[in-house]
Amino acid sequence: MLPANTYNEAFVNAGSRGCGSCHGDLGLLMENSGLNHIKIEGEYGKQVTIADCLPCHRQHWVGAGPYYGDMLHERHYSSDSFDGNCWSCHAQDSSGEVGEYQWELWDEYKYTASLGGFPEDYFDDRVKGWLQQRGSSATGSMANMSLDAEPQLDVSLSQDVLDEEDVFVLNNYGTLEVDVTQWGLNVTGVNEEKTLTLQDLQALPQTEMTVTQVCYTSAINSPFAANIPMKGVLLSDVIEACGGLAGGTNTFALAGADGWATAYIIDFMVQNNAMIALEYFGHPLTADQGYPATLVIPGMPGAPWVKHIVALSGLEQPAEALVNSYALRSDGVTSHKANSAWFQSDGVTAKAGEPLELAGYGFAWSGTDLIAPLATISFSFDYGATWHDVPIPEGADPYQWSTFTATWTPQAPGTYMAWVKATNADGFEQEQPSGLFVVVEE
Ligand SMILES: Nc1nc2c(c(=O)[nH]1)N[C@H]1C(S)=C(S)[C@@H](COP(=O)(O)O)O[C@H]1N2
Ligand SMILES: [Mo]
Repeated sequence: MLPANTYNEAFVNAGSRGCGSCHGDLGLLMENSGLNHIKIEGEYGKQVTIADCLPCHRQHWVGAGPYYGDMLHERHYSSDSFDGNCWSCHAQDSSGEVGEYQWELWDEYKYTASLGGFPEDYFDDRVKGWLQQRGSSATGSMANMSLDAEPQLDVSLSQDVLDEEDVFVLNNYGTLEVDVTQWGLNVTGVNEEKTLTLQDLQALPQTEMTVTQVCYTSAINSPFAANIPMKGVLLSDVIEACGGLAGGTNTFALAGADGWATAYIIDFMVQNNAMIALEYFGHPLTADQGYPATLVIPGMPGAPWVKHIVALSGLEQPAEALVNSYALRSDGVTSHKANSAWFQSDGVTAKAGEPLELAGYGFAWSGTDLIAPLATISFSFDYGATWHDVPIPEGADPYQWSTFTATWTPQAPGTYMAWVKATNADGFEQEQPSGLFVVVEE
């Protein structure tokens, strides 16, 4: 994607580094690997990249899998077809101190201003001016990245549903085919404990809503998000149909037929319109969607939504113990409470003077608390020196993502880094912007 200058070819060796230089879609790679990996499918034409692996495998932790560095180093060194070296996958981003070498993934480094030869702090006007004077770059970056500080940008927002064929699938235990004649939803901790059949649920009041689902471990620039129209029975209606909560019951332990389990405070779920969904996109759920019923908690990421739900088991618990009782941690690993992404994978080309449409979405969520709604989606074409902020209109549904179409008309040819980031109403920004290389031709 970078201009063919000496710096990029001889020093950076761009194009021969990172997962994409040897592999295609890493989701497919995992599926064909023979490993018993969870089923993941990224969608809308966007490839699954190493960024999607990182939330679970950046380190050893109980909720996910082994540290990918341990596995991938060994896998590559034991491979007959890998003839690269450390720098095939990594970049060094030193602070300029001798010995202060920071190993980074090339696939993350390539989106930063450091690619131009300087750590971000040094990427200032003096350095840019010096480079411009020496003619090594028109833009002040040794990688010859072009900057657009005053982008001609027109952004429109909406809250469209995603095409169903583009919805991601994430099964932690593989696809489960449920025999509905054997299936029932067992409700306890209520005045009339019972097991509801699918017909029982269909006979209760049906409610329709549209809710964004995003995998808890969704990465920056991840394809694991979808806005889904659904229909089913509100949890409050299920409780009412069971004669109300028995005294003391404040929590439901939720169990899926495949063993997936979480627990949530009932007030929290009811306030957020939790629903036993029986239909997505106007039809009964498919096996991958959780047939015959999925418990949906609007405002919460995907993991607490329980597909193939078979039990709402009432518990009396101290409130603070069970806000978030599943195994995922809420620190570090999955702390980005706002996120946005491009639909495209890297490799977009455009023509100078002609409008280019960049599409993506923004959403905001929290793993442990009520959601702070998405407030702003911001764009930058000069590594964040200037941001173009687009506020989410008042009245937008906080349980649904906002999709954007950003129409950018680049004025001059060159290679640009488009950045987008989301900020929620608490001012919480996503951890790092989502980046996209755009090559603008004459
Ligand atoms: N029964 C069951 N429910 C589940 C899961 C699962 O593996 N089994 N995965 C969870 C996770 S981690 C996510 S992100 C969403 C994914 O839902 P989808 O496949 O419909 O997109 O389902 C959640 N509910
Ligand atoms: Mo997930």
